Formats: sequence, C-alpha cells, structure tokens
Amino acid sequence: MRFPITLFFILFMSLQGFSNDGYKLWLQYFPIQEPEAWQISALSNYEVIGSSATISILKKELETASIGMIQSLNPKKSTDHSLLISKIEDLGIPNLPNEKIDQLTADGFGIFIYSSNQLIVTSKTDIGLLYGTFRLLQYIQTGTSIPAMGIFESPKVQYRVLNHWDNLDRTVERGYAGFSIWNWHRLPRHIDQQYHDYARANASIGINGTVLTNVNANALILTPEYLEKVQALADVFRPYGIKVYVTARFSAPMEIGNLSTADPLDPDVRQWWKSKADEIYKYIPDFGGFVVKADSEGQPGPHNYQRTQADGANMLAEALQEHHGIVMWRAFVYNEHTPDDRHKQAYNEFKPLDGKFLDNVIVQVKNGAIDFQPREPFHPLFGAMPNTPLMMEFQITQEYLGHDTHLAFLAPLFEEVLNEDTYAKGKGSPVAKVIDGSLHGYQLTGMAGVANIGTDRNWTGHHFHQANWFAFGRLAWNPYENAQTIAADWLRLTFTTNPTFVTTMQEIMLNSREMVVNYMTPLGLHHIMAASHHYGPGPWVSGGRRADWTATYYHQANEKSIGFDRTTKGSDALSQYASEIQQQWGNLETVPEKYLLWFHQVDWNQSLSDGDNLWNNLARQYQKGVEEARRNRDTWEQMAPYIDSERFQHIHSFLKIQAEEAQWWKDACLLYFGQFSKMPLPSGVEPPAHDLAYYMNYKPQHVPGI
Ligand code: BDP
Repeated sequence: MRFPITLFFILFMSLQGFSNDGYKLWLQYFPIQEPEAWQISALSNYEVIGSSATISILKKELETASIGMIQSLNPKKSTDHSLLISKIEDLGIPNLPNEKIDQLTADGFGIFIYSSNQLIVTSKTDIGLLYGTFRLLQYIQTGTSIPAMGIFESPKVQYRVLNHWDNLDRTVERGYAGFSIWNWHRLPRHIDQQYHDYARANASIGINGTVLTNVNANALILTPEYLEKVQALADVFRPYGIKVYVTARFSAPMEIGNLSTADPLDPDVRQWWKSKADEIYKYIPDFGGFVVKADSEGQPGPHNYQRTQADGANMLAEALQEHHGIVMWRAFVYNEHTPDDRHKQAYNEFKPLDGKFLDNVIVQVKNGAIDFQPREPFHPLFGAMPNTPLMMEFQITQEYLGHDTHLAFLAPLFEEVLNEDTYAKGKGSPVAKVIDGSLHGYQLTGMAGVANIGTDRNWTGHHFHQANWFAFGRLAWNPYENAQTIAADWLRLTFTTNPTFVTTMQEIMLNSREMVVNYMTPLGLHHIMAASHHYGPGPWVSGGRRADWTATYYHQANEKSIGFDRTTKGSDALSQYASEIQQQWGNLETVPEKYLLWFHQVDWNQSLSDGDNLWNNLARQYQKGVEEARRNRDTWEQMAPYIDSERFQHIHSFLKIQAEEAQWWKDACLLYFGQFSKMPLPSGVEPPAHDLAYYMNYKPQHVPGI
C-alpha cells in the first residue's frame, strides 16, 4: 500500500519541528525545501550494481535518504538511471575518467557526471562505494552541486580510529555522555541496534577503526569470554568498513596467563602473546590489532624489566605480524621518578628509538606533550622521528574543555595543530604532512580520536559535540580540510540549511574553542584545573603524590612573575623543537602570545603587544571569554524559529551552564592569581562574585568520567 505523500510529509515535518532528540546525528535527511531537478532525479531514479552486506547497507541508506529528503518511497525502475552506483569493474561503460579513477586507493571514490545527465558513484571496493554514497547524500542534503570536474577522493590517512576509554563495567574514563555503549553483559547474545547506528555514523565520515577498550587496560578483554563479545561487535562493524582493536594490558601474561613475568624478551612471554594473537584471529579474522599504554600513570610496561618501549612494542608486533595486525604504541610515557619537566619525557624516551620499531608498529603521539590542554603547542616528537611512523592522538571528549556542557568546537584546535610547522625539513613541514606520511615517507599513517560517545540519547551530551566526532572523521580523512567548511556542513546536515542559522552558528562554533581558552587558560597557562575529575578551576592545586599532577607546578606563579620557563634558563624543553622554533618561541619579543606562559616565566608588569601589562592582559582575556559565553547564550535565543524545540531547549540550558561556569573560571583564577600580582582588576573586568575561599572550598561531588 502506498502511504499518502502529503500525510507523510505533514507527519514528518511536525516531528521535525517539535521533537528531535539528536539520535540521528548528522544523518537527519530532513526534507529539502525546494529540491532541484538533479536532486530529485538522483534520489528517485537510481540503480546500485552489486551485492554484499555493504551494498545492502548502501541501498538502505539511499532509501532512507530519499524518503527523508524528497519523500520518494518508490524509486523508479526505468533503465535510464539518473544515478548509477557501481564498482569500476562492473560499470561496463566507455569514456570514463580512467586516469582519475586509477589513482583512487581502495577506500577512495569518484562522483561525477557522465554523458551530461547521469551521475555516477564509483570505487574499487564496496566500502569505497559506501563512502561515496554518503558523500553524495551529504552534497544533496546541504544543497551543494557536484563540480563539473567531479569529486575524486581517497583518504590521506590509513588508520582513522576512535579510541573508546570504555571500561568493562561500562563506566567511561573521561566520558561525559553517560555509560559505555558496549553492553558487555548482554553481548554476544544481544546485538543492540545502536551498534549498527554507531558503525553507520562512523562510515558516513570515513572512520574505519574502533578501539573498544580503555587505555588503562583490563586483561579480561583478552579472555575467551570477552573475545566472543568482541567478535560479535566485529561482525556488526565489518560491512561498514570498521575494524576492531582492543587495548593490550602489558602484564596480561601474568594476570590471565599464569606466567611469572611479562618481560618482553622472555621467550615464554613472547610465545604467550603469539598464541594469544592466533587465538584472537580465530574469533576475528580481520582483527585490527592492539593499542598499548605502557609505563605511564601506573600502567605496567617494559620499564618494569629495564627494557625499552621498542622491546615492548616489537614483541606484540611480532605476534600480530603474520595476521596483518598493527600495534599502536602510545608515546604518552612519563613518570614521577624522572626529575624532568613532564613536557620532555616522551621525546627523551622515544627519540633515541627512532627506526627501532618493527614495520607494523605506529607510535601514537598525544596532542601535546602535557595532556590535551585547551591549547598546547604541537608535540615535539612530530618531525623528530623520520624513521618511525607516528600517528596523532586527539581528544574528542572534553576532559579539559568543560566536559559535556561547554560548547567548544574542536576543529579549529585540531586544525591549528595540524598546520603548525615542525621545520623538520625546513619551512613548510607542517604536522599534517607528518600525519599523512608525506614528510618522511611513512608506510603506516593514522589518526586516533578519544571518543566522546556514550549512552546519552544524543550520543555526546551536548548536541554541538556531535560536531567534534564529525570533525574528527573529516580531518582524519583529510588533515588539510578547514574548520569553516566542516562547521557549515555539520550545521546544514544536522539542523537546517537556513543561511541565517548557519552563518550565525558557524561563527559561534569557530570562535568557541578560543573562548574556552580565554576563560580557562589564556596566554599559554595550562593544567590549572581541579584535581582528579578535572572539572572546574583549580589553580591552587598543589601537593599530593606527584608534582606534575598539580597546578602550581605548571603556572609557577609568585609575587614577581608567572609561567613555566621552558627556555635554556629553565627546563629547556624548547630544545626539543627545530632551531627555527626555538628562536621564535624562545624569545619574549617573538613568542606568539598564545604560548607566552607555556614557555616563559613573565613578570606581572611586563608589557605585552597591546602596550598593557601582563596582569591586565590576563584579566581582560578572562573577562572576554565570559562575555562571549554570555553572548552565545543570548544569540542562541534568537535561533528558536529555525530548529525543533527539543534540541533548542537542550542547547539553551547547556549554554546557560557554560556562561555561569565561564564566570566561575574567571572569578576563581583572577582571585587566585591576584594574590600574587597584587594589582587591581583593570577597567572592564567585573569583580568576582565571591571570595577566593569560596571557590577553593567548592568541591563538586560525583563528577562523571573519572
Ligand atoms: C589523561 C587522563 C587519564 C588518561 C591519560 C592517558 O586524565 O584519564 O588515562 O590521560 O591518556 O588525559 O593515558
């Protein structure tokens, strides 16, 4: 029976208008207001050649999209199709742009207009076709026309993976959007629809790997009981082009293998890992491999046996090699017994090991030598390891950027880091070229993002944080994409193509990360958040088990000055960068002000580029951040007419929280630092709402994500 289209349309529109919980992410497929002829014909008259689980997913996607976007329930079955989706080998038509098609990698796709009226999506693989179809649907939804020369794209990075810091009890370390979406207890017998939806969302932005478990690993994941569960997830994800990985606990041979050591050079230990790998591949023939956090923050590792990080990584790599698995070995290695600036430790550890890793190891370097701060200079290892493939680890979840309630669009942060010049081969050696492998000719390339996904109905807590998952996927596919385009695309796919809404919110998104820096850690301040849960300000945090987990270690404020001296006069961390950078950042006159207190200890009355002193500058930055957060809240109030009320209300209440917490940060930090500067707040900076003791005594309980 045919559903009356008008009735369907009215029903759809009303759902769209009043209730939308955000579950559909950027795959809303809402009705196109005035569809153009090519959009209608593509969505109503298409043919897909081929059959496989992936092709079935692709066909279903086209159906969902055409019902949603043009309310077409019955695609025409004419022979002269307006849209043809087929692998190259099955296309069977002459005069194709073969040169461009030949250059595509396995995941790549071409979308082009053939003989003036037919749109073709093609690829060498089914996964490439799925990627191409998603891209075409995004073009249709956003009202973007297909350029005359077509679109021919291959991912610039091979391993585009999410890292879930999910524990087996379903808590999520640094996760703020509910519990883990992996319901280990019900697996493998129950396969939740959400696993399919997760894979589909990832495939729509080109993500091709998922690390299911926390870097602070639990060896249980390697036992048969859990491998069955991992297998069930792998089976769901496979047709979406997504491989699974798990974190390998270095001491697993002792914990679940009854060995007395985990020494990477011990033959029994090596054999144990080999057998374990063989066992895993029986469950999951295309298992991706391991991610390892070793010798860091209490995790076991090769240091326990006086071995190097390469010894550890190579042992696992050897076990995976014949199965084509890889090891993503994290460079986030530091410890409290090394009396050196934490900033320097990863470089000191890994630089001497350059070239000593097996071919299936890629070293995963965190964004920033400290820890995912709202702003960090790029990690000095990028550019310093020409003979060892390095991959980027970004943090999508907002451990240090206000958790789930603070709107911070992270594409500008990722972009800033990717664009920084390492000078590894002279000017023009940006981090992006390290990541895509072109600078050093790496054989493996990758980008990891620590996921912000949880059981919240909208996946990410803040609706706008879906944009960070989206942006990560886009930048992992192409690290040269720009934040403006990503923001506009996401807004148009997620909410509406209305230009007033898109332009207004795009601007807010693009400025939002800088705003967070302003009200949290301006001018290069870092690591001044509350201890343990990292929620809210804590510039007074000191003492405890280790200095490099305190705030006072990093800001070094005293009555004369503030900031961490990383020049030759201080910790000399700057010497780990190229000489061009050392010269620029090492000099008070030339260091970009955004990194000022990261690298220098500066007198309170030092005058900055605007002629005013450091204290006044700092205070004004905090105030600016607060004002912007308030302005965003007010601007959002004008957006009500453009979107559904459910998401409008949700976002509104989060923006109110953000404005309040921005003020909390400003008041607490300025009161605290003001004790040292002993200077009054400059004009235009509001006096704090409470005294310092109030903020120091305010201790929120049961903050999630620890
Ligand atoms: C820090 C987190 C901690 C992680 C650690 C890591 O506070 O929860 O375990 O990094 O990346 O950012 O290993």
